[in-house]
Amino acid sequence: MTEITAPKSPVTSGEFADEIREQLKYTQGVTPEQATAADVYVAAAKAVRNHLQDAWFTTQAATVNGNTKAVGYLSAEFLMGKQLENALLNAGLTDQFDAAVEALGFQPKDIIDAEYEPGLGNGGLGRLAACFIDSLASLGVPAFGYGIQYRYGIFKQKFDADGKQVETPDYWLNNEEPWGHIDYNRDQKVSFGGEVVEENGKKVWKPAWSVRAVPVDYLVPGYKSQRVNTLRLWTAKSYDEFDLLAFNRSEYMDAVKPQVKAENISKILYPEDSTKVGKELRLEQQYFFVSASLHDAIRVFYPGEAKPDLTTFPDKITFQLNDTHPVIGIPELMRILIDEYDYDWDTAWSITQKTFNYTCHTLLPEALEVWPASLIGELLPRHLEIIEKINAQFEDELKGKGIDDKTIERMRIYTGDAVRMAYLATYGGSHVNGVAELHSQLLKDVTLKDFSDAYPTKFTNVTNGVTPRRFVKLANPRLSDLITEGLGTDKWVADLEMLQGLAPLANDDEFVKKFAAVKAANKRDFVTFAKDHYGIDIDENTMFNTMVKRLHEYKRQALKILAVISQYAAIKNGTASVDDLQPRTVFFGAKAAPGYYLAKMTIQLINNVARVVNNDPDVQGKLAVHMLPNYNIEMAQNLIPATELDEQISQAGKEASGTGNMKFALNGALTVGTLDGANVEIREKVGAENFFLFGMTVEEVDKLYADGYSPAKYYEADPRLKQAIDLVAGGTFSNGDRNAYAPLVADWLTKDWFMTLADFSAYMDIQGEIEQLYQDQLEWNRKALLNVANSGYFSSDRSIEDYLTRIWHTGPLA
Ligand code: GLS
Repeated sequence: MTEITAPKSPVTSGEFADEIREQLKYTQGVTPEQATAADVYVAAAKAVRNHLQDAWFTTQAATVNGNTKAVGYLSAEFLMGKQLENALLNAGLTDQFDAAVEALGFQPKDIIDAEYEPGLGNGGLGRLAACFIDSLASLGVPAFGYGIQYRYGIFKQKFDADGKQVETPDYWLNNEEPWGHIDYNRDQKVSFGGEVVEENGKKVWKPAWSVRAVPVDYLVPGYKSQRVNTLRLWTAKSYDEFDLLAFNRSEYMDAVKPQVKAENISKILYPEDSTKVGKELRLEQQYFFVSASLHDAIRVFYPGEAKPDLTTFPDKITFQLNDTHPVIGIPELMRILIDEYDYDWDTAWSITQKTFNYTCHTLLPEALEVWPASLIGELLPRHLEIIEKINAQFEDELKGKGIDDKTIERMRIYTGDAVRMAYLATYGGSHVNGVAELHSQLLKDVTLKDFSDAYPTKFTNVTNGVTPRRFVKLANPRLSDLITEGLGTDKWVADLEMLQGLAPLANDDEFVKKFAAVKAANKRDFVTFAKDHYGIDIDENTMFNTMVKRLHEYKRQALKILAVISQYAAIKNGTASVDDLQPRTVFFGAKAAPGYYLAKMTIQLINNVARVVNNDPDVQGKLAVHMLPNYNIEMAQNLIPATELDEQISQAGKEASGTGNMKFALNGALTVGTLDGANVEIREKVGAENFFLFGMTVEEVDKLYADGYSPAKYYEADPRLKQAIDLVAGGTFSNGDRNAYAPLVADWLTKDWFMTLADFSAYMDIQGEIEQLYQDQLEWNRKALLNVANSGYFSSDRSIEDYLTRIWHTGPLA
């Protein structure tokens, strides 16, 4: 861990209040008396940004001139969350801000809340990228996040009267956005289409159309590191915005056509997570940001040089490919080196391979992107040629290793019809990593087995992590204060393994009671939050049991809702031993991809179970269910600290890692989970006795598939399951309509690809243990505290340290 210096206290609160007033006056054009919370938010954001500006300049200069290799994190998604509070924390201005806005007659919380959350990511993958750039800056490692500034982020989720998900656009840029600095003078040209011709024995790409990539820079301040890195998000503009001739012919729509075509590229984030979307526009987006970013890096590191020595490029910056989305960067760098800078193939290949590394974030084969060769040929004809040549070289290399033809055939990057981006990334980069131990092992054993056999040293693991700044310090101030009290220092915020020092305090009943009081207070806060935001009433004296994540069959929200239905039926029938029953409030939060039929139907079912359960006087005070709309970072920051029991119940071998699981453990929730993804490591760290494990292992799942899985058998065998499914099929949650959930029920009984039914009995059985432990609040909280104490490993600072030593081979600026 690098030595972290304390931030200078840059201003007094009085001075900071003056800076906010100045922003109100000169950039907002309002007097302090006229200012609304939204005005003060923008003014404060600009004021804090000004404070970061000098550190940003010095970090940039050190990055370019320093002797430390930088990191380029290429990611189609950065799910940043609200910025102001985090920027204040990292700039060391939180106290000044609080006092300043109070002096202006506002509550700090109202100003923080006035920020509109940018949603430039779908879920775990995008949030991981945001955590990583926070950690890079906090560790003082020079880094650039490179991505797209989508005009519309992830859709806003609403529910209609039938409980169905309705997607509405996310107009996040319709209000003033004070963080991004648009830099028209550092634009890049990105071209598409056309043809490749030979000129003087050289291949020359003659593109058909181009767009202007304009960078929007976001400052990424490190926590107490005095370093401010850059998140550079590209926005697409047209070179010929307006066709005046068409306009003069009164063809008004035609006049803006070029603009629309160009700007479409950065218009919208694809609302897909872990699924493949084969869309032309998506490939355009990928190439757009990757091409602009690579050119930008050359501009940054070789300023003004017409003939830079790009053999040194891999010593200047190492690029991490966040999943397959930026993998077109490999042929693009080859093209830049060969076509634009006249390097020969072998030199270009050596530079390229040294420059890139690839992180795989999935185990679902359908989520590994495969592009039709025809599409690449049309959009990027020169790249298709390069990919063919890479593939030929690859096949030769494999032959040279004595690998048989059948295996080579399986491994082909370019099949003639298609290009497999994960294979291109694996061959074209130096390292490949999975995101949790189990995941990395399965990549080697299954998904990329042939590659791991051929290139065993390329493969490594870096277990994911989450930033303690946002997800403990900001999200859970009460727990943070208690941790600081317990440890006698707040240094843990930058060195999370220090949490281990809390473990002995789990034997101190007084400390455990304080910990319990923190949770109780957080629950009360969430009751208020839920009333304000969703208009719902929650009983704070119930167990808060949460399942928040994207809606996917493999994550098995269906398992949870079937268990809830079963519990509901048991209470109604009097078969539950009600005396032992711990009243529970079950929270769900999940967005489904708009085209994902069964996922959307599952949301509808959850909403309707909630409607029935919450309106049934027989279960009042015993069970309540809420499907909270529009799960996002803000909700996570409020709900996770209030949660007592967290659900991580995916089918073993399907969740690459999960990061929500880490956030919950760090905030003192106990987990009920399968041996999947990072759950395995969380359980190892916090202790098996402090984790509710259930369900089949990867091996058992594989065996059951191999033996022939028949879900109906499980339906017949467990009366609780049969009853729950029968209630769904019989119309209990659809006003008597037996057809409403027929496709879902049919899927459960005949396919059930992710074996929800096979794990149901084990899941119900573990509930008994959960109920029993919850009755002993001291014991429960002791275990919860041990979860906090032993989860320091899951800091994204540790993940970044692992990337630095295992993959990037670089470190902090001096
Ligand atoms: C994901 C995985 O599904 C998660 O398990 C993982 O935690 C995350 C970050 O590594 O990446 N892959 C994906 O496409 N979306 C994800 O959240």
